[in-house]
Order: sequence, then C-alpha cells, then structure tokens
Amino acid sequence: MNGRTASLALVDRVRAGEPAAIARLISRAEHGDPEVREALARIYRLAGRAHVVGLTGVPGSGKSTLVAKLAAKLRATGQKVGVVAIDPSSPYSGGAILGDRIRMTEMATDPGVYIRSMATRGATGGLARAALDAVDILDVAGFDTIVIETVGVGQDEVEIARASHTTVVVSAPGLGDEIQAIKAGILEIADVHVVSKCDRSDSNRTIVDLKQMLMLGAHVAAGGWQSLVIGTSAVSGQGLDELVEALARHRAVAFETDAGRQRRLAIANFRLRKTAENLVLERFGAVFAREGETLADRMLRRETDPYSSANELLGSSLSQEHSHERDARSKIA
Ligand SMILES: Nc1nc2c(ncn2[C@@H]2O[C@H](COP(=O)(O)OP(=O)(O)OP(=O)(O)O)[C@@H](O)[C@H]2O)c(=O)[nH]1
Ligand SMILES: [Mg+2]
Repeated sequence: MNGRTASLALVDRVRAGEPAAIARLISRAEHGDPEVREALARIYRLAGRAHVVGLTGVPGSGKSTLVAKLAAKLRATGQKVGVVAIDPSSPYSGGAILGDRIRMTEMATDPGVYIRSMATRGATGGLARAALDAVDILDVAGFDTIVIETVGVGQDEVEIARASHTTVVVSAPGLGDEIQAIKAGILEIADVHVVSKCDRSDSNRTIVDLKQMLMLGAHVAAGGWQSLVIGTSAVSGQGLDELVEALARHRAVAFETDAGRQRRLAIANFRLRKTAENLVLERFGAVFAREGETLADRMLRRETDPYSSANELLGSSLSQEHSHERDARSKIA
C-alpha cells in the first residue's frame, strides 16, 4: 500500500473514532507529505461540526492546567473533547497539579478525551496548516469541542488562535510589565479573557487591570458579543462553570449569527491562502532547483534579467501540477 492509499484508508477509521488511526493521520499531516493531501481534503469536507476554541497566553500562565480542568467539565456534560497543544514548553501533564494526578491519569484513559502535542516548528507548510488539519481530523473523529493550546508569543500562534471560532486569552496574576507588553498584541483577539490562579491574592489586581483595559477599548464585537473577564482557579475550581457557559454562548454566536458566519468565512479564507502559498512555494522550489542555475548563468552573460527570469520561473511553477494532485481532484469531483 502506498502513502496515498494508506492515508485514505485511515479516513474511514478516523470517522469511526479509532485512536490509533487519529494518531497516525495527524502524524502524516504534521509531516506534510503530498501523499496525505487527498485524505486531508476528504477530512476537510467531512469536518465542520466541532466547536474550535483557541486558547493562548504567555508561557506558564496556566493554559494546560486550565485546559485539563475545562476538558473534565465538558466531559461531565457528555461532550467529547480534543486538545491540540502546539509546541508546549512543558509536557502535557500541566493538569497534574496539587495532588490532582489521579484525575488526569483517569482522563488519559478516557476515550472521550484526546490530547495531542505537536512540535510542528519545522512542519512542511507551516504550523498553522498542520494544527488546523489536526483539528479537522479530531472533528471528523467525533470530538465536540477541540481546544488548540498555543503559547501566544509568535505570529504563527496568534494566527492559529485567530483561526478558531472562539479565542480565549489566559493571563496569570503578577506578570511583569515586560510580559504584559508581549501580551498587548494578543489581548485584542480575545473573545473571553481568563485570569488564572485566582487562588492567589494578587489575582484581583490583574482582573481589575484587564477590565479597565477592556473598558478603555470599549467595543462590542460583531454579533453583539461583549468580551468578558473570568477569574479561574484550578485549585478551587472557581470560574470553570462560568467559562463553560461563556464558551457555549460564544459557540452559538459562531454558528448561528451572521457575524459568526463572517468569522468562519475568514477562517476558510485564511486556510485557502495558507494552502495556496504552500503549494506555490513547493512548486516554485522544484522549478528553481531545476532551472535556477541556468537562468543565473544567462543573467551573468546579460542575456536575460532578474525580472524576465523570475516571470519565467513563476510561469512554469504555476503551470505544472503534481500528478497526485490531479488524481486527487478527479477522485473528489
Ligand atoms: N496556584 C495555582 N497554580 C496554578 C494554577 N494553574 C496552573 N498553576 C501552576 O502554574 C504553572 C504553569 O501551569 P501550566 O498549566 O503548565 O501553564 P502553561 O501556560 O500551560 O505553560 P506552558 O505550556 O509552558 O506555556 C504550573 O506550575 C501550575 O501548577 C492555579 O489555578 N492556581
Ligand atoms: Mg502548557
């Protein structure tokens, strides 16, 4: 069985919710071989049911711990929960704080929770591409809510958080000005702000600061959604019900309002652009490797110039199509 057939065979097993198939298809997606594209194309068309929540915040703000608690809450309401953790700086055992190890272990064996860490820094076609393919795979596998945890410090991570139906930004109490400055860029993308570690005495200050900052910006986002600040504690469980409730309300905005549709359209647009850019670069790379040196040599002799040569290269990059992509299209059509 070649890579293409093997990947396609995984799609049906993913639909049946088989964990081994989910893991394998995500790995193949991460690797980004052209052979997996036909399978991912099918996956995309089958997906679209799940509520995708992007959860971001600076390192150590308590994201993984919160996700573990949130997953347990959602499980209790009967939902299946998928988690995609992007480049976690600590292994995904963050939920195992303060004597809570046993519950995390239980969750790890619960088929209704699927946690996947991705170190996709070098993934072909980029971090966003691989992460969003993984989300689609979990969606097709029947997970109702899928949380993408990213460290909100780089452009890629912010893009991923934006490519979710609902964006949660986690702030921890007592972060220095320096860190707050980094965060300034991600605060504005939040639909829901969480101040974690509210068992700590300095958390009120952070909540007040955030609320003030939001009031300064005083805007009601599209769809009538007013972003809010929720204080949570993984120790006492404070705020978790409120967070679950806010997510449910925002899910309704995403799926049932015009503004929500606009956002989902923007996400589709983003993915189209990323995928197309990726294909162009890939094909251009192949053509450049083949013809670049000859053209450079002709340039050196002043028989041609960078502009004409670049046009020529781009022309042949775009006119050639990989045979497996042609196959994939005719199969899907
Ligand atoms: N007191 C207290 N500590 C917490 C709480 N939530 C998380 N922590 C602690 O904060 C630290 C960081 O938690 P993580 O959940 O790993 O944070 P993270 O944002 O996922 O970190 P990275 O993935 O490394 O970016 C850990 O030592 C946790 O035990 C909380 O509600 N209260
Ligand atoms: Mg983490």
